[in-house]
Amino acid sequence: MSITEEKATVADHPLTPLYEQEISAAVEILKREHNLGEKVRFAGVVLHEPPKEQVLAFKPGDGFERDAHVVMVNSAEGAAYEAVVSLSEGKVKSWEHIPDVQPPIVLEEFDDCENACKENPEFQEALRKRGITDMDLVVVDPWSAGSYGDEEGRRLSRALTWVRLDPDDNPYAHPVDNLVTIVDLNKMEVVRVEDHGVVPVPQQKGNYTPEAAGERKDLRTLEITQPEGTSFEVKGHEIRWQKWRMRIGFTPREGLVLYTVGYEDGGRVRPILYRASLSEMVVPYGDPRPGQWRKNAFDAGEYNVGALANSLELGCDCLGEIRYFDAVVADGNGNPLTIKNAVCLHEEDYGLLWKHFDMRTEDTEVRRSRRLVISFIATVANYEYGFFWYFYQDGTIEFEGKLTGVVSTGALPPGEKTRHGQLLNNDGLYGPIHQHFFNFRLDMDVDGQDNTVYEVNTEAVPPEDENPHGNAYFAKATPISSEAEGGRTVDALSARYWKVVNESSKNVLGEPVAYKLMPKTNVLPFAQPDAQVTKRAGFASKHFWVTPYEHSERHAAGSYPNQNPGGDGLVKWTQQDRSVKDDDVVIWYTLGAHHPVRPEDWPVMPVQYAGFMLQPEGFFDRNPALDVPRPSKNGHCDHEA
Ligand SMILES: [Cu+2]
Repeated sequence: MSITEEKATVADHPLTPLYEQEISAAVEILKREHNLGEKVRFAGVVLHEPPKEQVLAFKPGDGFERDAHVVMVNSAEGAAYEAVVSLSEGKVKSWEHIPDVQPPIVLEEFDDCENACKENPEFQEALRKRGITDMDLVVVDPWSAGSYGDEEGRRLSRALTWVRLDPDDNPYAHPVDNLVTIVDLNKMEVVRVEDHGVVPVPQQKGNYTPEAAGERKDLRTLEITQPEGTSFEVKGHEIRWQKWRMRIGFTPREGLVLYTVGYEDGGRVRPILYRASLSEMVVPYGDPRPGQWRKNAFDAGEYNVGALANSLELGCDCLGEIRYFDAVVADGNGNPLTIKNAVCLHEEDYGLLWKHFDMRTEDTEVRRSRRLVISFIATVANYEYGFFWYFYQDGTIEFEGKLTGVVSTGALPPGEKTRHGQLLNNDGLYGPIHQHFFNFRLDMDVDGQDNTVYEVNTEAVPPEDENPHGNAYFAKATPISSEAEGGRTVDALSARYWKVVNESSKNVLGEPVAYKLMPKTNVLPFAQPDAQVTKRAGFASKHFWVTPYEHSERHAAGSYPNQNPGGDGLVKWTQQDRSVKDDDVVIWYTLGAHHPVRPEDWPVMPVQYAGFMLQPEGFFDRNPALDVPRPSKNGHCDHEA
């Protein structure tokens, strides 16, 4: 069920995302002051967030300025521009030409690129060689071009092609392998068609509707009901759920943004996190074949993953009593576009929270865990990415990525196999091995802004060193005092984690309070150090980075990763080796999901999970979830079958 409310049009808080009319106003002001013609594409019109101090000092009723940050591509000039528009004053505050960069590929370019290919005689000829003549059934995905020295300042795509056998068919079952079409996205014309030789297009279908796949009949109804309503309250973009307080926002580049996350404790809301979001993504493929080796999409910085969010209006992505939030973005022409129900907010029962059975008195105390779920799902051509944030009653925050959709495919000549991928049927279709790296920017404010990060490793004590029985070990915390010390990798064997400590805020034990970042399964890239993707995705070479807060440092691969030659973002900023001790620190976590494709991933992939957790460590004086009520009797826990 969806709860709707009257649509607000005036921001009630400095972090409220731009409303439709604010996007329109920003674009109108820009067009007027800078004479922007038809040839200008808008690659992002978002709230220009006010300085952190201003936001933190804000009290309801205070006035505040509204600014929009706008990224544009003038496709006639082949130039990128950034502007800040004051909505409060109705004028452009800053206008800057950004040389040698390519803003993200926008949705309009998907269609235009496909059409440009289909109209090109060379492209048509390459398809004809493969027995394909009906252009209506051809699907072209504008894969990002990367940076390989042949771009000459042009805005390019290295587009890849698939074909449907009929209009409702899954095109990814039929890759047109060995065909790469280089398209100039500004001129919308084919630069060249690289045909590396005909591989027969696999003809077996890969459809996944009940009509195609059948349907099991033994599933009985499971209903989630909340007859008393939800336990959360929503006001505008502010969410209150039990002791949790937070705000949400949404940007085309990052998708969901969490702001000012705090937990009520002892009569006050204690800050934990100022801002958390996906900062970048990259998906490098491990297959050297001609159509595959340049596949390494940066889905945030090259494709605006947030702008590709699904409208959850249709279908059953969340179960229970749901509160949806719309996402308002700008389309490529600068028109506001509301993605209805882009963000889903709901509660889930999450099994056991805590329990003890006193075996002597036979008394049991048990509590069930409830978590708050805030999520959105984006479709980037063949793939779906679910971005799920969970808040638990014990102070834990968890991120969980849900990877699903259709794997990116290739075709092998009949009878061949490859060690760089997995055959998906007996018709040459295969899924190349690849990895997904997500980087999260976590602007921590643990009980305030002055924080220090520690790495914690568990060490065994050497036998001669106060370890007479050989059993001794301990968790050793080492401060990270500057950026250069902060580029770290996971180490499961030392049970490594990192914690963000506020040295001046002490718990009941007199120890400084902390939140820790707990890695789960992770991996590093397998691309060689001198491979182009390694240079461009420098952030992925480490799992954990620490920087001092800097407003402009938002995206782990830099502001403009599309066609960027590399060396930007975290790798560049951290070379300054700034101090991060007792400072407003930002931690950046790279989460790698390794994907050797399985036959079971075909034709649509069951969700694979990848995530991490933020957990209180001495932030509270004891278990903060003791006061969760006992499960109610109508929770069916005492019923007999
Ligand atoms: Cu994958």
